[in-house]
Amino acid sequence: MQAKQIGPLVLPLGNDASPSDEPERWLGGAAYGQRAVVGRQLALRIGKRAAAACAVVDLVPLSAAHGFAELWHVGGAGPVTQDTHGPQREITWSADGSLLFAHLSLDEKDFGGGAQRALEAAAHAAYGNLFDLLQRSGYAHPIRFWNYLPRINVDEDGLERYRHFNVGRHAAFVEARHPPESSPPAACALGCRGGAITVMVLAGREPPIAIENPRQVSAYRYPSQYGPRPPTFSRAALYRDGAYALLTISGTASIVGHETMHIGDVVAQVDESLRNLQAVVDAANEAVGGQLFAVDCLKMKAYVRHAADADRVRRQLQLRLPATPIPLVRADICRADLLFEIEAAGGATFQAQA
Ligand code: 3EB
Repeated sequence: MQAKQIGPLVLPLGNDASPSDEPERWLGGAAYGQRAVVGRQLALRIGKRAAAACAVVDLVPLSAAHGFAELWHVGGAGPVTQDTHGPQREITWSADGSLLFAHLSLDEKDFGGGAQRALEAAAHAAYGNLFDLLQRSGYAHPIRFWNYLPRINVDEDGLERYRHFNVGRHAAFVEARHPPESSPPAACALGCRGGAITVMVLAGREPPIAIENPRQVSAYRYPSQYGPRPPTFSRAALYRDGAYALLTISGTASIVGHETMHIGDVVAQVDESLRNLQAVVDAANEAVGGQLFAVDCLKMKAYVRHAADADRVRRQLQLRLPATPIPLVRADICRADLLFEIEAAGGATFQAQA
C-alpha cells in the first residue's frame, strides 16, 4: 500500500510565476520575501484558496529573485478543508484528515497594558488561540511551530524582545497543559519586517517523538542568563503516520552546550550549525532504529543576519552540501551573536521488515 506522504516543497517565486499544475494539494506553508510581491506570486502559483492557507513572512530574499515559498503538500485522498478560528478569526487553518496547518499574525499594538508587555501578551494570545484550535479540532499535538517577530533583538524595559516573547509563549504552553519540559514540538524564532508577529503551526492527531541533540543543552533547560523563561522547543520532532515518517528539525545554530560558538565568524558558525544538524539527524535515526534520514535528503532553508555575509555562507554551504539547494533570506536571529541559522525537514518511508 502506498504510504501517505507529507513533506515540504520549496518553490522559487519570481516574475515568471505561472500556475502550478502539480497534482498535489497544499496544506499550507509560507511565502518568504517582500510582502506585497510574494503573496501575489504565491496566489498566482497555487491559487487564491491554497495561498490563503499560507503565511507571508516579510524578509529580504538573498536567493531567488523575489523570494520563495515553503509549502506542505499532502498525498492523501481525503478533502482538504479550510476555515478560520479565534476571537477575531485571526487564524486561518487547513487540514487533510491527518495533519493541520494554521497561521496567524497579530499586531502588538492591540495588546499589552498592565503588567504584561505588548509582545509578551501578543505571544501569549497567539499561542493561546492556536492551542485552542488544536484542542477543538482534534489535531491536538503540535509538531512544529514557526515564529517571526519584528525587532527581535531590541531591548524593551531592560529585556530583549525575544525574551519577552519567551515569557508569553511559556505561559501559553503551561495553560494548554503542554508542560514545556515534556517533549515540546520543534520550532524556530527569527526576526521579520513589519509590525506584526506571525506564528504558524503544523499539528497532528498523534503526539510526535521529540528529538534532542546530545551536543546541546535542551532549550527548555537553558539557564536563566538567556531570559526569565526558556524557549519551549525540541531540537526536532518526528511524526509517524503508518509507514511514513516526517522529520522536522528546529532552527539550528552555532550553539554547543548552551553557549554561542565562533562569535564574529560566520563561516565557522555555518560549520558548527551543520555539525549540530548532523547530530540531530543521527539522534532521529537512533530513535527509529535505522538509517532512515540523511542530511542531504532533507529540504532546507537558512537565515543570514548580515546580507554582506550571503556569498560567504552560500559558498560554505555549497562546499559542505553540494547536492542540496538551500534558499537564503536575511533575518535577525534570536541571539544577537548568532549570524546564521538553518532548518530542515523531510519524509521517509519505513521499509517492510523481511
Ligand atoms: C537556539 O538553539 C537557537 O525560540 O523557538 C532555535 C530554534 C532557536 C527555535 C525558538 C530558538 C527557537 O537556541 C535559537
